[in-house]
Amino acid sequence: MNEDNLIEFEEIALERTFLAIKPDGVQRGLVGEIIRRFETKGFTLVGLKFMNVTRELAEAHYDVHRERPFFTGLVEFIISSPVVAMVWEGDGVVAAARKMIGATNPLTSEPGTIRGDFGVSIGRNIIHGSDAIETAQREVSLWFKDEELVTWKPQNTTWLYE
Ligand code: D4T
Repeated sequence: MNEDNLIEFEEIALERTFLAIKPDGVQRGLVGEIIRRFETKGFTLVGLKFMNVTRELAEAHYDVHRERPFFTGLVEFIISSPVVAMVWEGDGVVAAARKMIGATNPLTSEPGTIRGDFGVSIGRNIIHGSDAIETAQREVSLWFKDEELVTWKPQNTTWLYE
């Protein structure tokens, strides 16, 4: 690793995003496949929890949808079975993760996206991803305590970033 590359890398402002593999993704055995996609893309895992979600957390997470007709069913679904909550880091990770996840309705998600490859129903769309940088900040702090996040530098960064 040469000094110039190290300095350039440190000038990149790394973003963090919140992703959650929903109960259907866990039950269908897609956890490894989904984590593999973000790892091989080149993003860095900084937080990971396998957990049951409380009603309070599910309602806070989906607060923006509180008045929508699907809100109750959505909350019941999220608390029905364990989820994998994650924080991933990288240059442009918020928007890139949304692209990798695909459109909300898996029937219209592009092939090659997670929802496009593995889902058929909007109410069973496998994974959540923060939709903007501000949302990501709110969701990371809602789901994770500071001490649950691991700040580290992978050894391959000079081969990922110019
Ligand atoms: P999330 O937030 O889960 O990553 O999904 P999206 O960002 O892609 O989509 P969203 O916020 O509009 O919807 C949140 C969540 O609600 C479910 N949903 C949504 C549903 O069951 N019926 C619906 O009609 C809509 C719009 C799916 C995702």
